Amino acid sequence: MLSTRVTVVIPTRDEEGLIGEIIDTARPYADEVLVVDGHSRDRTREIATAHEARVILDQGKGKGNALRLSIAEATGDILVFIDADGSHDPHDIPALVAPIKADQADMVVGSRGRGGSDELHGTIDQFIRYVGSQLIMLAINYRWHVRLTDSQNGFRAIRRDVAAQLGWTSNLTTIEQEMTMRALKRGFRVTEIASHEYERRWGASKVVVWKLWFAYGWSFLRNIF
Ligand SMILES: Nc1nc2c(ncn2[C@@H]2O[C@H](COP(=O)(O)OP(=O)(O)O)[C@@H](O)[C@H]2O)c(=O)[nH]1
Ligand SMILES: [Mg+2]
Repeated sequence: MLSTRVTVVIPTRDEEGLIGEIIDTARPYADEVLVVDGHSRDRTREIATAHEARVILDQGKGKGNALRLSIAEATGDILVFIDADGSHDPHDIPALVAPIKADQADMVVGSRGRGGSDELHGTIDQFIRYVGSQLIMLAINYRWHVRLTDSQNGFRAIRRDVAAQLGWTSNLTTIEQEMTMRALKRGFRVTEIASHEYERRWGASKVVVWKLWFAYGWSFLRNIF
């Protein structure tokens, strides 16, 4: 058994609606709850502090920037990243960290391929996200001879010392695929558990998919080779 302190990292930007609930639900599974806030203009930071999370600010560059900052700020040996919009179920955290605690994995992704998603199917935007992420997943699987099913989900766990070695550069939501590709490239063990993705329960997504195709393409090309 590896040493097992878990820091749950929640990136937020204008998430006052659910942040308190997510902190409270994640707390039993966490030694530390760290909210990395993207300069919310609502009450997110105030509510997070009231719910006894540690709150720090990102550098205003995006979600990837927020997750990168958490590597140095967290005190846990394992980082669990979870969104603040109700898409991920904090009750899946024990399953997510179990393979790392058992020293069977260095990173574990909550897979929507295995657990299903209420956010990937139905509209043109969702179709683009779905097809794009599937194509990226295919390329990753053949490139590194793995059989993963989700290259993009933000709900995942990683050893903090491993995260620190990967040299992430993404400031945007491209952080997820970069994290997966860099971990595989360095020979770290990447596995998945089934995790269902729910529809965002409050507020609006910050990801505008048609504005990001270049960022995703570029991040993919830089990391796949
Ligand atoms: N710290 C920080 N968090 C962000 C930023 N942009 C988005 N987030 C958070 O990242 C999570 C996922 O964002 P969301 O917009 O739901 O993306 P989607 O789930 O891919 O549609 C949410 O908890 C957001 O509040 C940012 O610039 N900084
Ligand atoms: Mg979301």
